[in-house]
Amino acid sequence: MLAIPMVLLIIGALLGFLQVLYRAGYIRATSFLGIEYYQGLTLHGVINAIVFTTFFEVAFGFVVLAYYLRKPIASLWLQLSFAVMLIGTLMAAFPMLNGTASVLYTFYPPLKANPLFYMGAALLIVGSWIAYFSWIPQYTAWRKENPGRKTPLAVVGMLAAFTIWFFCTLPVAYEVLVLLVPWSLGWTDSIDVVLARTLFWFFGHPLVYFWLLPVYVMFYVMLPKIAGGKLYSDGAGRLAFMAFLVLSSPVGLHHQFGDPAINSAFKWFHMILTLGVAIPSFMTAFTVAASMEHAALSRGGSGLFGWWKRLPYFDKDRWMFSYLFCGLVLFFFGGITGIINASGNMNLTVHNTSWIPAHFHTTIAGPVFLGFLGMSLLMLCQLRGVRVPFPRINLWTPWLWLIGVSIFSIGLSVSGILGEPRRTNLGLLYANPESARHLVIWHKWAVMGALGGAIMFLSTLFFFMNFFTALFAKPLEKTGELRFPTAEALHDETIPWVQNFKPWVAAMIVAVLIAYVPPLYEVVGGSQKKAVPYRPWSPAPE
Ligand code: HAS
Repeated sequence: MLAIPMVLLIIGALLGFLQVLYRAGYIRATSFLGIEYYQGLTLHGVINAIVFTTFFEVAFGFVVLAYYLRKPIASLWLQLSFAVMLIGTLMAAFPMLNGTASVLYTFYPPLKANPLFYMGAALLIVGSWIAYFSWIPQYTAWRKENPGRKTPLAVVGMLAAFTIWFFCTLPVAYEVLVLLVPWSLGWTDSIDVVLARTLFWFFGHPLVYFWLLPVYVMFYVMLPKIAGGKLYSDGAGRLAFMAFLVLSSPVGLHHQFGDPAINSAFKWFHMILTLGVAIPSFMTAFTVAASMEHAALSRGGSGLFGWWKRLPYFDKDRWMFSYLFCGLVLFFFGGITGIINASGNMNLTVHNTSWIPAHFHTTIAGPVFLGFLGMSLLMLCQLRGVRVPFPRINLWTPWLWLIGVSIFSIGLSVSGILGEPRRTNLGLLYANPESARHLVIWHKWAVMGALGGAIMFLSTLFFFMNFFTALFAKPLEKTGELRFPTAEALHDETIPWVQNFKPWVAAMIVAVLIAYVPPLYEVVGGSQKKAVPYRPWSPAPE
């Protein structure tokens, strides 16, 4: 289940590297290696952000539930979920590869894709729902068998992630099945782009917490143990996961601050709620830092800052620490830039500029990507009973990634503030000295972006070396065994109201209704005209 998205990730990583080459003007063409610019950008976003993450999370979820609830993996459901997701991925891949679905990972209409793309995406989602629904009976059975015991924190985190995912995929399912598929099949001739965009972001922001929460599981449950200490507060972890249920969904309009069809009052309300969704992450920053401090002090560290020196940054037996720690460092900056984005008036400066990819490469390509890569290798090696094939290279992989993303993101952030647009083939115009639109102001930052991108690409190659060698290596043990590093809690508080999902899910539904019914009511009854389709390669409507 991990190998297929990993193979796709090779293509995704290569196409990401090509992006920085286009942006710095090293490629000055509409296509490269037979792949058109927007086709490559679509493949890069869909593979890395949607396909790889969903496959990993389903696999990790099955393993986490089985491991912590001490139940066998529901293998029939696992196979069914995998088969449906795979069919969906292949269906969506076909039009992306033949160039009839170059609509980027946000698939905003009036850009129009081959219907197979939308149907494939829908199947990928349905496959992940199958996994989620197979876990609920396992969880309820465990609760009945263990009355009064706290649900393992890792299970709470994974169930919170998939509950968010289930609810947030409902609006995008409506967008796909009711608006996009009939339109792309030619059954309707125009589409309400504002409604489609609003439904997409209703899904699109909670989606980022679906990506993030499995890594928070690693931060809370595994990192303290790997560092040699304990989780500072179990209650803080539970509260953070439950708070995400309520706060992650009613915020999507912060992606539409620049959308003239949405009322400013609704934007302001979502802005306030967005600042609220940063709170569980702030809590996580403090709890994880306190857990690392506890670990460092137990290893002989001392002083207000001196303890930082005692963490196992370059310990090849605790290599997973480096993956998680480098992710934390990147997320420190991803969080700050996120709060800048969320502040309505500052957003108007950075929206649709290269600042935005800089932000999301320190979030999804920061903690999420590093956590998922590290955990994939850890699970693969343990389950196959093999050692990490190139331990030194593996130890350096996340540090190299950290350096690459930092250089890349500084370049893109500065040029973003200077107005450089995102999602633009700069090599054809602004980064091309032969073009009348050539602009030097962004050049050195774009070159910095390319340098960072090259280092990131090298880091992924190092990772693939280890992953694929481990995949085919001869096992040392007959049967592999999974041993997740699991931290005890230093403060194991019993707080009944963070131990039950039901009130939090109810609060989540109420929050979503309050935040979304008024804007959707206004958008549906709005006077905006419906749009006719465009193809990415033509400025004229079909
Ligand atoms: Fe975001 C756009 C706001 C978090 C992903 N975001 C995006 C896009 C993506 C994305 C993919 O308000 C682009 C979408 C597109 O294609 O158009 N984002 C936020 C806010 C947060 C946030 C307020 N984003 C994420 C996460 C993502 C993600 C997580 C993926 C996983 N984002 C926005 C906004 C936009 C946006 C606007 C729209 C912009 C526009 O105009 O288009 C918050 O959740 C962030 C809270 C995080 C923190 C940080 C806590 C820090 C921790 C690390 C501590 C480190 C330690 C180690 C202890 C408060 C946990 C020591 C550290 C050292 C440095 C030594």
